Parts: sequence; C-alpha cells; structure tokens
Amino acid sequence: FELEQDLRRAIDNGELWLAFQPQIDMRSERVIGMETLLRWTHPTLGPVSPAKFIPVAEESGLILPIGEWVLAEACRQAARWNQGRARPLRVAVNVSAVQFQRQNWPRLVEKTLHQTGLAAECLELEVTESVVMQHIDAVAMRLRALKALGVQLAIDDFGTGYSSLAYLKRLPIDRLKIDQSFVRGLPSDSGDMAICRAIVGLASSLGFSLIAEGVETAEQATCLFDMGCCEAQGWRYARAMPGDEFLTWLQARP
Ligand code: G
Ligand code: G
Ligand code: MN
Ligand code: NA
Repeated sequence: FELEQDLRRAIDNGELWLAFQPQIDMRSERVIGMETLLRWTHPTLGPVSPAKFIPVAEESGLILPIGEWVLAEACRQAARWNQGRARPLRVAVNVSAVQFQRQNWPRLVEKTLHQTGLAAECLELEVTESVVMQHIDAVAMRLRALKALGVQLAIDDFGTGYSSLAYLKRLPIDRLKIDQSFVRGLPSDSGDMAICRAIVGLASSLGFSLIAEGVETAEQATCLFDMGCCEAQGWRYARAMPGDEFLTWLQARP
C-alpha cells in the first residue's frame, strides 16, 4: 500500500521516466526502432523494478494514467527523433491487459498521434498473448480499429502464453516477439533451438514479422538470423537508455 501511495505521487513528482532499448535489423546492423521501458526512481528507495511496480500499478488502476503518459511521452520523443531522418524509427510501447480492457485504445492512440505528430506506422503496440486470447471478439474488434489507424501490433513474450493458432491467424498482428527465455539457451539448448525454430516457422507460414528479445551474445544473434529471424534487441546491441543517451548512442552509429 505504501508503494501504491508513492506511485500515485510519482507522476506529478517527475519520478517516472522512460528508457529506450534499441531494436536492430541484423542483416544491415541498422537501428530500426526502440522499445519504451518505464522506469521509476523513488526518492528514498532509488530505482524500483518494473516487475515490482507494474503489478501494483495494474491492481490499483494507476496504470491507466501512467500508461497514457508513457504513450504520449514515447510518441513525442520518437516524433522529435524522426525529424529529418531518412528512415524513421519505430517506437514500441507496452500495453498491459488492464489498460487494453479498461481504456478505449483506438481513441487514445488516435488522439496521441494527432497531438504528437508521430506517423501512425512508426508506433508499435506490444500486447501479450493473454490480452489477445481473452474476450476474443471484443479484442479482435479493438485490434482491427487500431490497425485501421495504421499502427503496428506485436505480441510480446510470444511462446510463454497460450495462443490459439487458429485464432492468431485471424488477428491483424504484424509481429511476434520471441521471448527472451527461449533465446537464453541458444544455440546449445536443443529445446530452445526447437522452440525458436517452431516460432520462426509459424511466423513465416502465417505472415508475421519477428523480433527476438534478450539477445546477449553474437552466437545467439547468428543462430536466430540463420533460422530466419532478422530483428533483435538485447544487451548484445545496447541496454535500455534514457532518451538523451539514446540519441547520443544513435548519432554515434554509422
Ligand atoms: O525492462 P524491464 O525490466 O524493464 O521490464 C520489465 C517488464 O515491465 C517488461 O516485461 C515490460 O513488459 C513491463 N513494462 C515496462 N515498461 C512498461 C510500460 O510502460 N507499460 C507496461 N504496461 N508494462 C511495461
Ligand atoms: O516487455 P518485456 O517484458 O519484454 O521487457 C523486456 C525486459 O527484458 C526488460 O526488463 C529489459 O530490461 C530486459 N532485457 C532487455 N534486454 C535484455 C538482455 O539482453 N538480457 C536480459 N537478461 N534482459 C534483457
Ligand atoms: Mn515488451
Ligand atoms: Na517481452
């Protein structure tokens, strides 16, 4: 409860901030975008892990105002970074089940794109399998409304939930994010190899793009690339960084 009280004040106090983790096209080694990751620096506790405060935010409903702020701030930053860029960056934002169920996301996204000037195709929303596999008809309708705005849709932590494949292929999903738990054991763990191959095969036959998360080593990157997964994010390339650091990092690349 104390954490909840503190979180309530965190937005106004400017204690929440965004970190951006680069996403890389492994073929060209170019940066193609970034995932937005929420951070909280508590005045006395210091950094509080999202694994700890996101559940508190979801249970208390605070994730709704916080999530609106994240979306607006991420779009605002991305729109600024994209000014004058030949290849605009894509910014990915995490949307939890509570947010998706309790807010009109198509309307919120439309408003935010309008206010920030970010091109719709430069915004990607990450939802989890649990979001898309609950209240299937209502969710499908919302996803189609979002897709109609021109944004991109990704399924986060893919492979850790319970997706109905028959249903998945009917949803307007652009990209699957291979969960980092399956990337960890590449290439030595035969189970992880099999799972990653299966996800790549599924994406290829159903027409989804792919990105692998948690890529830490050159071996993991090569392995994924050879399987047919061309995009990656992870410590092999860069950690999540505050906006100004991200921009410096970006400008230092060829
Ligand atoms: O970087 P990492 O420890 O920061 O992220 C932990 C988890 O918190 C991730 O699984 C991610 O999905 C979630 N998360 C990070 N930022 C946000 C956010 O802005 N909104 C929501 N709903 N979840 C987030
Ligand atoms: O949205 P999601 O739950 O997938 O958030 C990604 C999480 O993974 C964040 O907590 C982020 O800090 C973490 N992360 C990003 N890259 C790496 C990596 O290469 N290795 C590990 N172990 N964690 C990572
Ligand atoms: Mn994510
Ligand atoms: Na993830």
